[in-house]
Amino acid sequence: MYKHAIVRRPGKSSVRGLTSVDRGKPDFERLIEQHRHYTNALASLGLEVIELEALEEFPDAYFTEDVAIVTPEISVITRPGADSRRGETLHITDVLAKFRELKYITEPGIIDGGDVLIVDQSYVKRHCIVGLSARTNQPGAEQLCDILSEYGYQGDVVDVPEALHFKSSVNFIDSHTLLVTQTCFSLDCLAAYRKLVVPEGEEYAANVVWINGKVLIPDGYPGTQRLLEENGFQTIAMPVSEIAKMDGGLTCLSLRLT
Ligand code: CIR
Repeated sequence: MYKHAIVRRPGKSSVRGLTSVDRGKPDFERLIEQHRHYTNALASLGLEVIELEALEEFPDAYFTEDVAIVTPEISVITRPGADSRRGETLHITDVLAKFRELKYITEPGIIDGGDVLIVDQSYVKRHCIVGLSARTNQPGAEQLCDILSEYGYQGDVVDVPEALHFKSSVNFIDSHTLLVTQTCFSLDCLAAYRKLVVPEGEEYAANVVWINGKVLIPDGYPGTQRLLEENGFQTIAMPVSEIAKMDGGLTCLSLRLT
């Protein structure tokens, strides 16, 4: 069960954040509204939501997931892959230090939390899967796997296929079931897990968050919602159109702590 979530209010500069898609500039007021909707959903699922101040000097800082990897035992502060995001980490350490011992990824490693999928209480094993992407390199992945191996996690490193982050395409929906895109279905390191595949054309909807028995999914993806519901998963659809314009999704908006 998750008990806390750390989110950050988007600043006005958020509309100038990094993006690889050309879906236009987000509407700031709507973005704030969608962010509030998200934090309300977390609170309604029983989490204490810790909302940090906006950081105008870091337009992407509300994607708090990228600056740390949190397990039940430890928080690893990342070294984000994008230059414009590297300084964000200084602003997350104080709050995380209240909950966990901190360790750090160091040069030449780069890693974004969005590339790291952790299973801590799986019936399979304690498992950490790191995707190599434009934001995460081999030294960063190896440093993280080394740190987590001390806590009994098996580390696997894979290439991220055609997406910003690994978790753009693969996420847990319970302790042994993954929601994946077709491209990630056959990854060897996922062989032991049960998998549901998002319908073609709904790849964005693979970015879901499983929280205390419910799956938060982006709205507007009826095929994925039906697939989940038919398989017994309870879903909550969330508006994220403005967040998606900045390459973001539901996982990246929070750090979740057990
Ligand atoms: C970025 O490019 O870094 C942000 N605009 C989006 C980050 C999304 N984070 C994530 O999927 N974990």
